[in-house]
Amino acid sequence: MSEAGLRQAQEKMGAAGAADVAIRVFTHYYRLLESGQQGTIREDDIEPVGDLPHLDHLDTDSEAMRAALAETVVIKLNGGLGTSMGVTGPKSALPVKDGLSFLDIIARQILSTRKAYDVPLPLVLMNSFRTREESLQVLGEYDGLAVDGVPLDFLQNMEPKLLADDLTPAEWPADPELAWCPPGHGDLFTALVASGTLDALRERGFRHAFISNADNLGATPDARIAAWMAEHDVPFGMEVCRRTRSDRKGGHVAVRKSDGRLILRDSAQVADEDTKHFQDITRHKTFNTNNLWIDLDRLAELMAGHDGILGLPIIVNRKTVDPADPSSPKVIQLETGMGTAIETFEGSQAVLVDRSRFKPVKTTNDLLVLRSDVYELTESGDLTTTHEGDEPYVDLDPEYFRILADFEARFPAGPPSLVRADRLEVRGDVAFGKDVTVVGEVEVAADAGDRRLIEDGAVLEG
Ligand code: UPG
Repeated sequence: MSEAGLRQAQEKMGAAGAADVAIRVFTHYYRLLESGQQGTIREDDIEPVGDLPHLDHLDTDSEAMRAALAETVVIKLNGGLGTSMGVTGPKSALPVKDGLSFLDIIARQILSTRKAYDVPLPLVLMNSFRTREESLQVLGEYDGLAVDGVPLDFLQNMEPKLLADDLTPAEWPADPELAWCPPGHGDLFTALVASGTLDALRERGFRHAFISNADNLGATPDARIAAWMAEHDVPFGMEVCRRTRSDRKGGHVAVRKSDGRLILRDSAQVADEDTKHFQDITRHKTFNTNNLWIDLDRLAELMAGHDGILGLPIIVNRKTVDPADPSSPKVIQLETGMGTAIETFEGSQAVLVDRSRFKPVKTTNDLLVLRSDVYELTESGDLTTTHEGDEPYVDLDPEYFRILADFEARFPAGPPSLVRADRLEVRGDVAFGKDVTVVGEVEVAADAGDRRLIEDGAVLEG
C-alpha cells in the first residue's frame, strides 16, 4: 500500500515541477517514516555540553571583522505564516514596532550594517509558496537592497501532505493548496541547492551564510561571529542562549556519546520517558536560538558527497489537512529542522550569546512587549531597552487575545506602558484605554461574560 503511496507522492511532486533533489530527499524521509522512525534522541545516548565560548570574549580585530563580513550573506527563514495568531499572510509582514514589519526592520538592519562596515552583505529570504509575493513586495520598497547577481529570495520546496491512514498523498479539492506543505526549515539545504542559490553565492565569492528566523529581530549580522567563523575555520556555528524556566521547550544542544559530536534535540525528538531530562535546565543549560552560521563551501561539499541528502533527523508532524478544520482528514507532514544539521558537519561549534540576540515573536504576548515602551527601535533597526532585568512576563487570556484582530481590538489606543512592569496577567475580556501604565506585578481579571474597560490614564500597580 505505502509503496504505491510513495509512487503517487513522487509523481505528484514531479508533475508539480519539483526538483529531483527535493524528490530524493522526500523519498528518504518517506522510507524512514515507513520503517517506523520517529527521530527521537534518547537521554542515555547524549551528555550535557561543557563550557562554551561567549560572544563577548571573541576576537574583535576590526579588519578581521570587516573582511569576514564582506564574505557573508544573510538568509532569513521566511516560510512561516502567522497562523498561530490567526493571520493568513506571511508572519514577517505583520507590523511589530512603530508600524514597521519584521521585514522592514530587517531591511534597515542590513542597510545600516552595510554602511557601517562597507560590505555588500546581501539579504536573501527563504520563502514558501505562500509567503513569496507579499514579502518581496515589502522589500521592494527599499532601494539598493538587492545586490547584483544575488537573488532576493529562493523558494522552499513543497511536498504532499500524507494521509495518516495509508500514507498516500492527501487531496483537498476545496482548497488544493492545502494538500501541500513545506518540509520544515531543514529544507533550507535542499532548497539552496535546488534553486541554484548556493552556486550563485559561491561564484560571487560569498563564503559564509548567517541564517536566522525572520521573526527574531535580535538576529543581526554580528561581525565578531563572522570573524570567529573565518579565523577558526568553523564549518557550522550555532548561537545558543542560557535556558531559563520559561524556555524548557526550545531545542537544546548536547554531545552525542558515540562520536562526541554536538547535536540538537528539539522538543519533537524527545521520547516521553525523557521529558524530565529535556526540561531540566540545570542539566541541558543552553538552547538553540536558530541563529546559525554556515561555511558555504563545506555545505556544498557535504551536499555533493551525499547526493543532496544530508540525513537530518526526521520530524513527523501530525495535523489535519485543513489546520482550521479539526474534522478534516488526519495527515502527516514530513519535516526536518535546520539546526539539527549541527551533527552533520565535522567540527561544528556552539557560541553563547546574550538574550538580546533572541527576541522572537511567537505569540501576541511577545508582540505586546515588543510594541510597548520596553523597547525602542533605532534608525538602524536595533532594539534598545531601558527596562531593568529580564523583560516583563506577559500572559494574556488566549480566548480574547490569541488572534491578532482580537488583541488589537482590546488595545485600540496602543499598548500600555510596560517599562516599569515585571509581570502582566490578564484573565477574561479586558480592554485597555489610552496611556495605561503597568507597574510591578499586575493581574487584571474580568467577570465571565463581561468586558472590563481599563480607563484612560490608569496606573495599574500590584
Ligand atoms: N520556517 C520556514 N519554513 C518551514 C518552517 C518554518 O521558513 O517550513 C521558518 C518560520 O517562518 C520561522 C522559522 O522558520 O521564521 C522558525 O520556525 P518556528 O516554527 O518558529 O520555530 P521552531 O521550528 O519551533 O524552532 C526553531 C528551532 C529550535 C529553536 C527555535 C528558536 O528548530 O531549535 O530553539 O527555532 O525559536
